Amino acid sequence: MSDEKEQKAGFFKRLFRRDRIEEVEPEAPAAPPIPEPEPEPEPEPEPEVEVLAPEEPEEQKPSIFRLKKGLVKTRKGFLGGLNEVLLGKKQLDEQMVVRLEELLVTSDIGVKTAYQLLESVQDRIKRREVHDPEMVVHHLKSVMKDMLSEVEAPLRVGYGSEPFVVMVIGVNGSGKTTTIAKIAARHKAAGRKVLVAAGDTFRAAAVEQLQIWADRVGCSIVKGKEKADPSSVVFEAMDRAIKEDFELVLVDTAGRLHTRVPLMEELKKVKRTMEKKLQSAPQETLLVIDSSMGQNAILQARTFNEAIPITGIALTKLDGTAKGGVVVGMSNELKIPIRYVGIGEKMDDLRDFNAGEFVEALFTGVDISDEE
Ligand SMILES: Nc1nc2c(ncn2[C@@H]2O[C@H](COP(=O)(O)OP(=O)(O)OP(=O)(O)O)[C@@H](O)[C@H]2O)c(=O)[nH]1
Ligand SMILES: [Mg+2]
Repeated sequence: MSDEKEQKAGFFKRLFRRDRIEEVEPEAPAAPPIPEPEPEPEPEPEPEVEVLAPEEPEEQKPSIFRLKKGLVKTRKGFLGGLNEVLLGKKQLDEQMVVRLEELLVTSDIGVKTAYQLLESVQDRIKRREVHDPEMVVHHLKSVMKDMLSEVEAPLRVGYGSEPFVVMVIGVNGSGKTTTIAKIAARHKAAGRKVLVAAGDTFRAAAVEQLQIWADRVGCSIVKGKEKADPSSVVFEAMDRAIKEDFELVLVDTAGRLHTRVPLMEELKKVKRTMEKKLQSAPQETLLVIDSSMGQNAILQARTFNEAIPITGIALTKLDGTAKGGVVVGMSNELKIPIRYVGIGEKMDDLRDFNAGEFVEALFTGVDISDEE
């Protein structure tokens, strides 16, 4: 192997190793063997040291660790391809750029964003600022991060004198009810007064499902009768929230296809009901999208947004899908804040969306050849 090749292989190996090391990080490193203590008749007094509180990142570490795990399939698909195109190559050639184009265009990033990325790479190559595969990877990372940073805006719930109302919408099975439970759990844990409203009156099981979550989270719930008008449930929930000083109200709605006009009209009515009770409500209209929909997720978001202006997106089921690249396309095309990413079915499987973390999780371990 030439020196340069060896260096490159070393670079990818190091990236890979970093990933493996972080995956075992939650366990404390093995402590060095403790030498037998010397018998000391008078133990020395403990020196007075100021004990500093552990740094914040304690919480962040498991977060990126879990995100990395969640993105394994996406990484395999996209970066596996990237490795095939670029790894072990000394210099860029035309064929490589053509293969890169194929890879980007067929990935879930979406054609428009794929060409933007490609043009940016080609431009750098022309200007001789990028001239080897490693630089291509770095450049792609940096452009993706810029794209994602534009939509990095975690939901900040304002705890004021009025309840902060989040209306949660999306197609069937996208993860609305689960996401509501996850958000409720967070705020409940922070000591807030949380109310959930079972606005999905379409299925009896939907109300039951929300009730189970509310019990688990320990928050209050307002539910109507089966097949009741969702607006009436929302009216009651708003009334109670105002009277009883709830700080956060999460409104569940029935899943609906974005193409069904009467159902979209129903959502608008629910929204008007909220506004009537509280002018500023809903402060957030959160669209929940299943990321395994791939490109269809972008279409869904666009159509929902045309009917009811969306103020934030939660992308669920990033674990278990190879289509996580859609997050990049969606950010770049719609510029709607991505509030959360869902990485599992459990209560704490929700993360604030963070561009840097996401790109890092997507690219870490470029050489994924022996990853599970
Ligand atoms: N793996 C994974 N599963 C998820 C995630 N979010 C939700 N789910 C699962 O997706 C399924 C549907 O979730 P729900 O919360 O019921 O979806 P919904 O949008 O309320 O569905 P409808 O009420 O039928 O419209 C459930 O089995 C959830 O456990 C996630 O981030 N990861
Ligand atoms: Mg539901």
